[in-house]
This record gives sequence, structure tokens and C-alpha cells, in this order.
Amino acid sequence: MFQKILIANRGEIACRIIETARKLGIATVAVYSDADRTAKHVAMADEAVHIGGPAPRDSYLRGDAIIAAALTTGAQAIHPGYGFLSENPDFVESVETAGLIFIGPSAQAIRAMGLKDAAKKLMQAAGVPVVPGYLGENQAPEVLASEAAKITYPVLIKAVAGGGGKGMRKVSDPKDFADALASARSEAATAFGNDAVLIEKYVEKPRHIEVQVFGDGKDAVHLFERDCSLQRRHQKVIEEAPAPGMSLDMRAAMGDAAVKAARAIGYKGAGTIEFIVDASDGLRADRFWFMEMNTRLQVEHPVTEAITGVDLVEWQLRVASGESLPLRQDQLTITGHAFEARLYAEDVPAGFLPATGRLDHLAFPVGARADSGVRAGDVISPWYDPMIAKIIVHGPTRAVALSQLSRALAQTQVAGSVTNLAFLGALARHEGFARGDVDTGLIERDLMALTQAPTASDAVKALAILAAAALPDDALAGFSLWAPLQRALAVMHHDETISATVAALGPQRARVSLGGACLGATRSHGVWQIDGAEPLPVIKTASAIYVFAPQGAFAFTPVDPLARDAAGAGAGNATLSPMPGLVKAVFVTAGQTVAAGDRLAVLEAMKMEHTLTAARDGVVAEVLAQAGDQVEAGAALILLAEPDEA
Ligand code: MV4
Repeated sequence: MFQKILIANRGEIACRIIETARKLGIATVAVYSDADRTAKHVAMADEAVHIGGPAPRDSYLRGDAIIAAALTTGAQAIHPGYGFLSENPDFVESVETAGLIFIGPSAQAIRAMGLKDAAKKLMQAAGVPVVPGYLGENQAPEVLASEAAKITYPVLIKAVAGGGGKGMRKVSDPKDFADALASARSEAATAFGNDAVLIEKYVEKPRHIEVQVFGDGKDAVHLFERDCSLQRRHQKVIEEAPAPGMSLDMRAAMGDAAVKAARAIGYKGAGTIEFIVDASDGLRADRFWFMEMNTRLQVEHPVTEAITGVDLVEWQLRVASGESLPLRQDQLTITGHAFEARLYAEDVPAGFLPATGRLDHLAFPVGARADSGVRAGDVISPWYDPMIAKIIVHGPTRAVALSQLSRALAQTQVAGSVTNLAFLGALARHEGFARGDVDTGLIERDLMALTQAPTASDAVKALAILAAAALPDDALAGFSLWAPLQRALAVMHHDETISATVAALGPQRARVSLGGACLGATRSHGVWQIDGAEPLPVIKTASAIYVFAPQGAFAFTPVDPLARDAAGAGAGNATLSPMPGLVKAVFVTAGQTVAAGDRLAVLEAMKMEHTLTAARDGVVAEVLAQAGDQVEAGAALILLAEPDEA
């Protein structure tokens, strides 16, 4: 086994690999860009080497810098993770030329699967079912059109160098063929620098079912299937294993086909054979076809780990260091059912726009696996994939695992960025999904219902108001300090100002009036409950209040109570502390001239800092508090001179 490896990646997958390396007693070297100096993967690794600027081509795609880092630190092997250099055969060759081991397949195996037409021909020869179609060299439009007619419509035009749906066109009517071909070609030329296409019979109601394979260069096994049909614009959203509705004979047929595919190229390491399945008539053992092979560890590998009990990264390290396959096919079994949901920083109602931000608060559910490359306080930067975490659950049955997923998502808390958490939750509760009625069109068909921004209920608003009010929690002192008993407060939610009054009925009881509604609140152990309902987690950061409801996280901005109170004091001379707190700083001295809005002092209450501002122009007559003072609600902190004295 290796003593030290370098991980040529970042984020959750780098962290994932470091964890298994540590378990096996292997030292780790991280590499990082300028944007990742303080990233979690850097903190987790034993050593870290800076390799360049934040743009991937200036760092994580710099094979030379990464190989140099491995040689300098004495790493014996390089794990590429997924993405970046993981499927770059030239990089594999450079790694080997430098006398290092690439933890993954050979350059030759990667090249064999790199182009769709060549891969399809190879698979066909190996006895793997492929979608009927045309794979010929002759790319003349009239030849392609006549081949399409032979296949029978509808057909799909695909770029041979394609991926992610680029350069792909469905054609249902022969009269549209020429135009579709021209546009597929030009897209392929732009995206891949290769305008060659192949033509396939279009598969109706497609499901994406892939088989995990593992080879040691001599033999190969499969670790069953994953269903990744829940996609949006070719981005996987929720994956599961095993595939719902899979029969034993179809599983055996797909597993055999996948192992044949891996053996045909003498495959070494973890790989995935992606099949397209015609689900228009349920799953049938003669209705799956090879699509492509991914010659790397995939994002969704944890669902396979959950149902098989195999640590796939451990297998990668063992096989790369020269061991043969750790288990035979007959030693591999499926236990239960697993789901993985991909939690992203993205604005779903705005059309799934990637988002950025500092994660002020991050909490993952207990009882679920959360693979994440970020911690609370970390930033989702615009440079990389905005994935925050993968939430993985494993239960005895699909129904149990799905309700675990729903609960786990409801218990995941992210503050500081918008996320797709509500969308994932809506999917986990989707009836068709619960029935196992998954196909690649499910999300688009129900997009409206799935992406509706949840609206904040009065109870959620009341919790935000109570967090902003920060009623003293001290049973002995608190109540008497609360003056006045009734107080007006406001918080912002998106562009809406929510104004409310809070009446303190006792240290642990309050009434919140907002928009005509009147809600009763009781508190125990610092947690408010509205009208006896299940309490919801509330997080208060320096600039926002987050209420985590089952249907989503709601962010509110407090309207600074001191600024309001100071403004409300109008022509009054005293700036009062409207709540008990700690004076953090005083910025003025007696005799100083101030203008309306100038900062006078900072008060800390409930871990929030409030800036106290001058209500009007004037001259400071007296400073009654200094930094470090604990002050009560209503205490005068700064006095301005009478206007006519100035
Ligand atoms: C297809 C297909 C229907 N018929 N091939 C999309 C990306 C690439 N991996 C393969 N893709 C498809 N190939 C034939 N002959 C439909 C798709 C397809 C799809 C496949 C898997 C998951 C999601 C998809 C979404 C749209 C189209």
C-alpha cells in the first residue's frame, strides 16, 4: 500500500478521499488554488501545496504543477477525484512518465471510451447491447438522412465527442432532419472542435440506469446499478440504488453487460457503465442499451457504498497499489436502499442560477451521511461547482429510505446562501417519485410545483420577529427589564417589511401581532413555540435571522431596533438603549459635533451588534456609558445638548 498520495482535486471529493486515506494509514497531500487557501480539504490533508490562481486552468487543471507537487512532497500516487484531470489520458501518461501511479484506469482505457462512436463499436463487438443506429465514417448529409430513415423516426443526432446533451437533437419528422443536423454540427464544432455525429433510434421515456464496475486490470466485477433518472438539464439531482422496479433477470443482464464492457478494455479501477433504458413499458431485460462509460469515480458513488458496504475509494487505493479485486462477484450483495440528494447553492425560483455566499451557518442531519467540502464560515465562490453537500441516506426499504431522505433534508440547515433544499424536499415528497415512477422527464413535467418558492407563514414571521426582539430570557431579571411591555419591531423578508408588535407577557410568554394575526408564543430552553406548534430552529447571525421550516429556510433582515428607536426619539436629547446589552464601543466624546445618522456607539445584545446612530444634528453634551458597560433597556447612553445651547 502507498505511504503517501496526492489528491489532485478540491471540495467534497478531495475530503472524501482524504478520509479513506487516513483510515488506511496513508498520508495525504492536498493541492489548492488562491481561492482555496483556507478550504476544508487543505485543512484536512497532512500537507498542502499551492498550485496557482483560482481559475481551474491556472491550478486544478495544471498537470505539470500537480506532478511537481507530488514529486516534491514524496507522494507515490495521484488520485484525480472526478472532473478536472480525472479523464485526461495525456495527464495519466505524464503521471506515469514521472514515475508516479495514477489512481485510475490506463490512458488507453480512457481513450477507448472518449469518443462515442468508437466506444459504441467496441461495446457492440464485446456483446454489449447498443442503441440501434448509424456509426459510419461517411458524414455526408444525404447519407445521414437515409440512415435516419432506415433507423425509423424519431431519431436522435448526437455529437461523437459529445457529453451533457451538447450537440444532441431529437428529430421526429424527416423534413426537419437537415436543419437539425446543421445545428447539431455547429454546436458540436464549437463545443468540442469535432463536428462528427452519429444517429440513434430515439428512446422514449428514457431512464438513466448505470452500473458500477470495478476492475484490477485482469478481472472485473460489478457493484449493481444506480438510477440517476431524476435529472434537470443533464444535471443529476437525486440518485438512488438499487433502481426502482428492477427485476433480478434485468439486473443480471445489465451487470453481465457492464462487466463485459469493463473486461473488453482491461479496465482497472472504478468505472461506470451508463445505460439508457426504455421505461415506456416498465423495466424489461431486453430494453437497455450502452450509452457511455465514465472512467472515474462518480459523484453518486456513495449510494453504491451504502447498499454494498464497500468503500470504493479504499478499493481504488488497494487496486492501484497492486492488489487484486478485494471481493468476488458472488461475495457482493445488496442490502436495503439508498438515496443521495445534491445540495447546491442555487436560486431555484430564478431558474436554478448558481449562487455564492458565505455559509454563516451549516448543520447536517444526524443519522444521514453528509459528504461536504465546506464548513460553516466557508464561502461558495464563483470559481467552482456550487455544491454544498451530498446528503446520503440508507434504509431497509425504498419507502423507509425515502422518508429518511425527506427528514434529513428538513433537518439540513444552511444560512448565508440560497439553496435548492426546498426543491429537493419537494422532490422527496413527490408522489410519482415515491411510486418509483422515475424517468428523465419527471422534473420538467412538474417544474412549476417543484420550484415554487415556499411562502413564510405567520408563525415563521413571528419567530423571526421574536428573534429580532431578543426578549431577555432571565426569569428573575428579564421581565422587569422589559420596558415598555409592548414594543413595535420590523424585519425584512425579500422586499417585504414585516411590522409587528411584541407584547411580553412574562419572561417565557409573548404575544406577536402582525398583519391582523395574533400569535401566542411560549419559550422553553430558549426556543420559541408558536401557538403550541412544533418549534422550528432559528439562527441569528450578525446580519440576518434564519427560520428553518420543513418547507424551506426563510431569511429575514432585522430592521435595526436602535436605529429605529433613535430615529423615533426624534428631537429628544437622549439616545437610549432599547434592550439590555453590552456596550461594545463608544465613538463620541463630550463636546463633539455630530450629524444625524452618525455612529455614536455599538451595543451587543443576543450576540448581535447594533449600531446606535444620532437621531439629529447636534453636539454631544454627555457620554453616560463606556465600552464594556452592561446596560439595561431604557438606559440613557448619550445625551445631546439642547439645540439652542449649541
Ligand atoms: C438518448 C435519449 C433518447 N434516445 N439516446 C442525454 C445525454 C446523454 N448522456 C444521453 N442522453 C440521451 N440519449 C437515445 N437514443 C435521451 C437522452 C436524454 C437523457 C438521458 C439520460 C438522462 C437524462 C436525459 C435527458 C434528456 C435526454
